[in-house]
Amino acid sequence: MPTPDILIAAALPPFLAEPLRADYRCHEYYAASDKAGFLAAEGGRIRGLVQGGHITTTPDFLAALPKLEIISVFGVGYDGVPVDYCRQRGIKVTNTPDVLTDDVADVAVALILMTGRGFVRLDRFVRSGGWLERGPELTTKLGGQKVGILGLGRIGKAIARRVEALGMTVAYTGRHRQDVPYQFLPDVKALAAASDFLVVASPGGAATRNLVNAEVLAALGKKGVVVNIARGSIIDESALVAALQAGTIKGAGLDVFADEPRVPAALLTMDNVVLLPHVGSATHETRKAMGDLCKANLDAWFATGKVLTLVPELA
Ligand code: 8YV
Repeated sequence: MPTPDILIAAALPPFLAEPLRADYRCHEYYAASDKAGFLAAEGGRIRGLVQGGHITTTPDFLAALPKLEIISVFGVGYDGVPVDYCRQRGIKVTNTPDVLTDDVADVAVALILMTGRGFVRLDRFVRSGGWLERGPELTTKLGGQKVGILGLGRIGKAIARRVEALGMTVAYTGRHRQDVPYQFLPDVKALAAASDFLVVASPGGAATRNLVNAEVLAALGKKGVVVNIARGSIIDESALVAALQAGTIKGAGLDVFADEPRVPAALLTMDNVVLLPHVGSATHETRKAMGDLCKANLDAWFATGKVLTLVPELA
């Protein structure tokens, strides 16, 4: 079998890029200065595409790859892939679920601890010498508080298990009620109203764009903190900034943003906000496991015509 031609749409870590280069003819599209020229010259031979979760691939772009058979996403989120278009063309789309669940859930818990107990602010307090002047602030006990999870998928469930261990109670909303021992609320506004921490853990994409809007934040109210480990697109970011500026909500813990790596300037100076640079899956172990699964999907497809983790919409 001839070595398949693969388009690399984003810079990949060496532990994925090198094994790919060993087994495929890799075309580093992301590094090409003349992208149109690159597509005109190479587009006709590309059979596989590898992209990160943060890259958006448009139907127009895919139209320049007429022989494309598979898009293997290095990430669990595939909101950057036009899945309906891929279905029409018979292009397989795969992602890297499960292997990153624990790490992403850990980040959600960290953001709950950091915002709820003020740990990042208190770290600044020690470093700036504030402790030499006065005692630390008192914060609020987490045990007994309610965590409302928007999107009780694999990651949402892993978050639920962790916060239960902290003595917190769990409620959730999502497309449907599940057979779980947590309170179900019919929509995100009702969930926000019932929650001390509203944790966003649903997929990104058109269906969830700006789901957490001004009305939802008002329902969360002064007692509430919003935590996002999913996609920046799910929260209306200007409404969030306005709610924080007006004191409508208590705080925010954010690992993801609408226009990464750009973060709204107003958030940078807020003391009740904790900001992380999209590190949900960013451990050596997990990124390696994601890389292995990303390549394994390509390998399985080109060797057997089957993939390991087809996205559910195409199953
Ligand atoms: C990664 C993610 O940052 O898996 C996802 O959907 O957002 C993250 O784990 C990203 O996909 C790496 O390309």
